Amino acid sequence: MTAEIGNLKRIPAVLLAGWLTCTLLAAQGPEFEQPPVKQSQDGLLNVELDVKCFQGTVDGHPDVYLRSYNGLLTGPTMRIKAGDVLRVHLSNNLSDGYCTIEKKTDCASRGMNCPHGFNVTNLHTHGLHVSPSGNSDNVLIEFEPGSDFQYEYYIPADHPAGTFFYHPHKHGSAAIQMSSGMGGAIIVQGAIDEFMAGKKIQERLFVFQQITFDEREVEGKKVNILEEFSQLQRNSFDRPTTVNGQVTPVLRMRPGQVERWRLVHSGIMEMITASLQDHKMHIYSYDGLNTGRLDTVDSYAMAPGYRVDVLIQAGKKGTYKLVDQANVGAAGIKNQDEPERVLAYLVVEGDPVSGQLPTAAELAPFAYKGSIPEPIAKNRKVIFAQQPRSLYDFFNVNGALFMANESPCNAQDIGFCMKLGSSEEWTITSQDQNHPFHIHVNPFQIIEGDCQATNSCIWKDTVLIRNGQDTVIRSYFKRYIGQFVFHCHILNHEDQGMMRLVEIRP
Ligand SMILES: [Cu+2]
Repeated sequence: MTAEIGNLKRIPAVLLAGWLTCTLLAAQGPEFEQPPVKQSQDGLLNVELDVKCFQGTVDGHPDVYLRSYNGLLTGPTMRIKAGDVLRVHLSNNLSDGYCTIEKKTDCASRGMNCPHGFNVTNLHTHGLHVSPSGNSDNVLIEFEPGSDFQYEYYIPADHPAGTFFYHPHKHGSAAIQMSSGMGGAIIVQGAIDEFMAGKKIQERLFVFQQITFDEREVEGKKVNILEEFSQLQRNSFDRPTTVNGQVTPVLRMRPGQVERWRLVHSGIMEMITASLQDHKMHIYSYDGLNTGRLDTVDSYAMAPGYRVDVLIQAGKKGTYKLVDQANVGAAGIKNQDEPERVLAYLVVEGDPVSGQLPTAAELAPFAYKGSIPEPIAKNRKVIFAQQPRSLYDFFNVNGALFMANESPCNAQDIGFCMKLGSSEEWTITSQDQNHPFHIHVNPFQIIEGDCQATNSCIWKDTVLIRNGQDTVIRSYFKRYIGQFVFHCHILNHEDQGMMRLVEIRP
């Protein structure tokens, strides 16, 4: 019998019921896998990141060639502890192969704020509180194909334990490389991990990516590649959001079992509003910074660059969808509709276990202990906006495109020149669409409602700035001096100028 969806009344009810059950509840996908793990030992972690071609099948498309870390769709997970030294040896081997084909954008007079240098790279440790200078988290350096570099990060002894991540940050090619799959998790382990292990709560990592490519014919061979900037805009919405490089993987838990999930938005262009069918999510950490409490929600909207750590307690036996909920209109990142997508399937099976969620009181000791000492030395405004011109939009901050070479401390009042050991309050707004604001080195507190009075303001390093709405943040510039950046974390906006150099001086 052939069943046509548009003609259901012809199908006997029993068959229809069976067909619907299969269709709705069948978990279709590979068994859930996590990226390979590199674990620090005796205070040191050495990691090799080889930037080279990935070659394989993605979402049913054969002959996909992408820029990658170590030939993987998702880079290895780096697990470190506060006080460790993290050494990352980055080798740029994007010298030849289908993955390195670059169709130049017509740049006219746009200079550095035009997408360019797709095979030139560098590395950013997103959210880590480390030095922005020298061979540490310095995104103002870059590496041509055929070169290599030894990054060295001294993780301070009081570094918070949580979920962070790494990705390329070379101005002009960050979006192309990230949507090519270049991204991976950094997990800083600490007391909360010992607590969770003591409760027999296992963890699971979800690195979400929006991997983009198109079919092209190169010397008579059909290949799927990412060769030009305009492919991002056109295609990222057509591709599935992958989890650790997999399309709709299937994960398994037992009824009653509790797990902690680390969710990382390593995509570039869409909101991921994560929701697990018939289950609550209990959030205990935003952007790697523990709150010391549990926020119980049905869904959580992640902009690019966000991380969130949640506890999940499996319900009764069955198959449940982890979805990226539909976003309608202004809820979507670009003021446009985003359809629902299935991210993964949870199969609850086997004998029940009596798992228990930790209580807020048990989590309280692990809260991030940041502070914003008074007085507030300066109030600043940040405005994200576009000035549409010709073929491309120009993306600016406070009316200006990114400039790499001029110290903000030479620009008098308009420069983002901050004093070490000072606190500032910034009011950030957007005049065209939603833009996620991200700043390197120090996290910030989001000042919302009466959160200061109740001591409940959330700490983050990335926050979605809604079109036409002010977001107020406070930050304390601690420990590190040097030049670094804040920017929109829709990286194709960043590549086109929506970034600003800042400097902290003693
Ligand atoms: Cu933006």
